[in-house]
Amino acid sequence: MHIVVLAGGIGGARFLTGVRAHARMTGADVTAIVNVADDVVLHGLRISPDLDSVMYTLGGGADPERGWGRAGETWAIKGELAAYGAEPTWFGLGDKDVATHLVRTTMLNAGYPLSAVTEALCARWQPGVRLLPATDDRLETHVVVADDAGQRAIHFQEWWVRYRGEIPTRRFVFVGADVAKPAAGVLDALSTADVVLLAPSNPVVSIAPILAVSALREALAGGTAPVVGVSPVIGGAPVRGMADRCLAVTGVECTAAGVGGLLGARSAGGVLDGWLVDSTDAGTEVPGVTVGAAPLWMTDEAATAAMVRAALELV
Ligand code: GDP
Ligand code: FO1
Ligand code: CA
Repeated sequence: MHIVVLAGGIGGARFLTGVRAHARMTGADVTAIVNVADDVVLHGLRISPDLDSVMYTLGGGADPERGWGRAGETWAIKGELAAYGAEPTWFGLGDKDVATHLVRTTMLNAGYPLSAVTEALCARWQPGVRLLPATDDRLETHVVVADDAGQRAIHFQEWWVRYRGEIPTRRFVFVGADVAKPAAGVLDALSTADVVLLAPSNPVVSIAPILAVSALREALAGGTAPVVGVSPVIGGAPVRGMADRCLAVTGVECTAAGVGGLLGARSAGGVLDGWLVDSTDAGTEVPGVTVGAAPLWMTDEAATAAMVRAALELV
């Protein structure tokens, strides 16, 4: 059994702990295809937030409160950069985390693709699942905003971290998506998948940019493996984060039905065969999609593994 999971950062990482637990019980192989459109170069360092959230979480090195970055982090470098007035000061790089970005940047500068760099970083963290970036090419979410300075596009991290999404926002643009190819290993993973799960990640800025890689989306939509999504929205609100803001920008209702409809039925040009919603959202309908309900709070590994089983039983 080969389970392929599309994942963003925190929601993707937590979900993968449940997929890994399930796989350990059943002997399944797991490949995670992770969003890279949050990636940014700051202070000359390439930062891959979603890949790192997944790698640190599965490797036991993540800060559980923040959900991003390292546990037991110190912030000397951040303080020193601020003392130089080195911009941006709104984005904090922890000392331990910086070592990851140094290794990644050095390897990328030496010509290794991000997929190979990720494999090298995972040799340390042993996440227990195969981590693949969605693409080795440049793919970045930019956000078209309109304020007193007029209309302009800013990097997703500036929108998310600096403005917390609280700035008049027109749309998201996945820069590079038109030419980005799936990373090494991605098409192979999809062609050998027995099932594809979409983690309960942010549908607009974590899942959508993965699916914006056209050859990846075509392989998923045209593949033989059933595709089951898990809702990140429970009772009309995201469990954490700003998916509600992102959905509002996209004009999609922040409900399990809204997100399911955004992803759409595979039979109607979308990507879903199955859609798992929280028990409190039972009765949700998405045209052309088999909808199931189960408790979707990822409170611990056992609860998350039970979610995974419910998702697998849907198809
Ligand atoms: P990010 O890249 O770090 O923002 O993380 P993701 O995109 O992978 O996941 C963010 C999404 O995870 C948010 O929209 C949350 O609603 C969702 N999420 C977080 N915890 C839970 C949970 O316990 N259950 C469900 N169903 N969704 C969750
Ligand atoms: N999020 C913040 O809110 N503030 C930060 O200073 C910050 C720094 C940071 C550094 C490395 C990293 O991998 C992630 C970091 N994040 C930070 C999280 C990140 O901006 C977002 O949560 C994700 O990109 C959304 O998925
Ligand atoms: Ca993300």
